[in-house]
Amino acid sequence: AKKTTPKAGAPSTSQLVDHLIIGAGFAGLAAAIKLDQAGESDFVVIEKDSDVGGTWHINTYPGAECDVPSQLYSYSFALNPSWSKVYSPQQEIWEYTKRVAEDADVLDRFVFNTAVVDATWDDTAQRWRVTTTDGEYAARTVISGSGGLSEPRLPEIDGIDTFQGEVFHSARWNHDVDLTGKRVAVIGTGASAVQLVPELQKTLQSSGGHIDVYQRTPNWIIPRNERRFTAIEKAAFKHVPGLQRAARAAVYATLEGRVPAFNRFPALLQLAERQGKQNIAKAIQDPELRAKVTPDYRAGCKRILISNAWYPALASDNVDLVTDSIAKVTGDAIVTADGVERPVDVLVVATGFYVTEPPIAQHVTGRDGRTLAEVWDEHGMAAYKGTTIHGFPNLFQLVGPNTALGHSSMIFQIESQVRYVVDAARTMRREGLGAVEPTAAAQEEWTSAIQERMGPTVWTTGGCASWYLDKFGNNTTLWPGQTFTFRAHLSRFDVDQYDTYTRAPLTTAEEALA
Ligand code: N01
Repeated sequence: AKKTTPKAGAPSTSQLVDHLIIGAGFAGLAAAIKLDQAGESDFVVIEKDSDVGGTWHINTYPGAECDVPSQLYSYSFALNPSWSKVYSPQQEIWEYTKRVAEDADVLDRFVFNTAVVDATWDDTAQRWRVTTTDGEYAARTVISGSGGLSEPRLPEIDGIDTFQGEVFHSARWNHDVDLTGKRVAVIGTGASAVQLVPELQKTLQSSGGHIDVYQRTPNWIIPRNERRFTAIEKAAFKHVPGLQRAARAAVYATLEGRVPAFNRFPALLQLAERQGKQNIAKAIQDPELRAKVTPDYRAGCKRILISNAWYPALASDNVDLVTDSIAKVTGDAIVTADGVERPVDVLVVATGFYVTEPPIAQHVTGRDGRTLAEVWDEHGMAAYKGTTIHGFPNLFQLVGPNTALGHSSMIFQIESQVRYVVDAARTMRREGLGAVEPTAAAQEEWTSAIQERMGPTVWTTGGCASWYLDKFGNNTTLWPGQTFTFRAHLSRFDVDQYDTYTRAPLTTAEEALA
């Protein structure tokens, strides 16, 4: 990256870059690698954490694994024949991202332990002015890969701040806390809790510890077809040409085959409910506990979870499932609405993330001086093709509105978006454009078509509340169709749907200094 030489009277010491990427998780890393390969090598990646990997570096709770099959949970351009299991553990996925980053030779442009504090569009210079905790940048484009599920949401419970014991969120596991023999309370029963509670249960059992699991709403949980890959399979994936791609294609096709049940024919999800009920019946004998864990809404309305270990953990001696709502937390206990007080040493909140109000939006200010958070607060998250936003020129949001999936791998979606971003960068260079911004009409048409498609989906009709829905009740998170249609929509940068601005001549002091 070019550096400005700080001179007396220089208006700024910003580092000029073509592209500033926020986040070094799967999204930011893919953007860096693909831009580099396209010759768009003048970029910087700003990462608040100390390494690559994003969610797979940060989420280290016991039992953290991926519930999407490993064959699909890698980049298409960096298959991994060495996955140990059908569903990969967190550590393995994190190590994979490190390896990919090293192999691609891009890490020289990554700045770790640094957070983006502010990004403001400068219309005159046609650049984003980006302030980080360690320096300033003037970037032509900002590509945000800040993560859809990255900012922990702490529960608002009366008295929780008066709790005297250790308290931490599942996504910020405190490994310094010794849980031996402790009474642990876990609040929440989503995907994170379903993975961590069975591991904790095993650890605590041998030391006489206990877990109270506080469930507000039960989830549908189907069995997990888990197994280790054999040495022969791994060797075959590595050496037999096309074999791993074929295995990957088979998993992909199976998962895509489920989409119609989610978006058009939710009654088909009764099949998953049957599997869920069998999963319960197999592990839990107590009819009262069975009733407590059986959901009363359509499967798929919330993310369907997969686990063979959750129900056995709940049925074990050292775990109690508490379904009475939490009234308050005291210095050393949780009190439920029925007045029962249960002592707690360590409080684990597995209560999810800020999804429909992504924190990064508060730090991004567009053409008219409003932050993205202010704009989205009015009507909910919206973006053209889930990626670009009217009023925010040259901003590309990876894992943006209506791009997430409940049924398959986000890496597929990320790669689709990254192709679009790379093509946008190429188009801008080729056509001498300084700024591109989707028209209001293009964004409106895209957004309303998506919302129309949400009508018959299980996320709307399934009778549950979930993080998929925003405060207006709209599903602004999920992509309502097959992932290959999403890819087709983003196959080329459709500049005709954008207001474009010719590149400004080199008039700013900064450019002159560059
Ligand atoms: O969070 P969640 P998560 N009092 O929001 C409960 C991905 N993920 O971290 O259902 C009491 O799903 C809340 O109850 P309710 C995946 O996409 C992927 O578990 O709202 N309870 C719920 O039970 C997933 O969907 C993997 O009634 C409160 C829980 O807390 C997403 O991350 C692994 C409460 C929150 O569940 C989020 O999962 C893990 C309160 N005040 C996660 N507030 C993979 O394997 C909330 N709850 C890829």
